[in-house]
Amino acid sequence: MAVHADLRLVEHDEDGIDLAFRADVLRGFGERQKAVPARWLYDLAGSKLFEDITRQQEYYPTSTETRLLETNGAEIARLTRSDLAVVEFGSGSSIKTPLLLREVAAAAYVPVDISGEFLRQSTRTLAALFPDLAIIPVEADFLRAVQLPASVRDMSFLGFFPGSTIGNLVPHSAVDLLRSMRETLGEGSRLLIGVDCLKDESRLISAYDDAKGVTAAFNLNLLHRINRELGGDIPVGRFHHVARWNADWRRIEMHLEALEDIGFTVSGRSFAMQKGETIHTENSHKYTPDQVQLLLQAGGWSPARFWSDRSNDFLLVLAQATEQRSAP
Ligand code: AVJ
Repeated sequence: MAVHADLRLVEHDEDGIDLAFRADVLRGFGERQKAVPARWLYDLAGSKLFEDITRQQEYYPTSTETRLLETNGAEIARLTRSDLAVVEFGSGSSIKTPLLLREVAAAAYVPVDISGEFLRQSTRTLAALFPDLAIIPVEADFLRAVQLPASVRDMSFLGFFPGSTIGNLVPHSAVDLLRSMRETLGEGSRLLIGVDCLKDESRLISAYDDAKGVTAAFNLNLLHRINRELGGDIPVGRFHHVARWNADWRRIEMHLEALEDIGFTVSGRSFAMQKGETIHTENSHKYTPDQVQLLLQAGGWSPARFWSDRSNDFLLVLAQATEQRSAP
């Protein structure tokens, strides 16, 4: 087994407070429509709750994408190269990653994730499954270009971005991210990306508001995390989870809605909310295949192959880094 400790540390103040988390929460709570960037949903507890969401019957994306990988794995392997380093952005999917690593016979695996704790756990699990694989975890925010570890620099790269995580970002930022990935992975690299497709509103709503309330717990965990890590006293029981369809942006939005007028403090700052007011916590954009093609092209990637399920619920795309050229 080859697990390297190449983790970049997150900045903390003397009290161990994550400064970026605090800045984002205080800024977001000061806006007219309160909002917190979705990445803060994924601490260890949040990442575990998300894994639980993927096992809910209403949440079709994970099972659909897993089937697409199983069915088309051999073809994906034929279309990629040997001596391959798989670089997974926002790793953490315990089922999909082994599937891909096995199919493409990867020489190295570089999971990039913001949650160091979760990264270490999934690294241990994978190391047990693949004793000969070099696993080099990188704790980083992959919205910016990431410096890949020196030990893999001579390999061919296959970026892996499953789960429709791209849908978390507004199109403008999604394109920025694709460009960062293009910069991280470089010339000659490929990207395998999963994108959730536009579909019937009622199916989308139930996928983001499951009967068992797992998605609700996932969303509310953000408030518990703020209370715990940022010294907050938010009355979590006076909020409830809402999943809304935004037709203009073609996205599901998760909000936390105040059930009555409330006041609370976070890191010594006071905030008030009126009954019915919400905190916007996540977007999940849904795309048509045409829109996916344009997003990828705008981000510096040329789609080579599209795979979809029978009902076109989910799309898996293999793209190549677009060659830099000066001609029109
Ligand atoms: C991991 C961001 C792709 O948007 O479907 C699932 C997160 N949030 N249920 C998604 C999520 C609520 C998920 N992504």
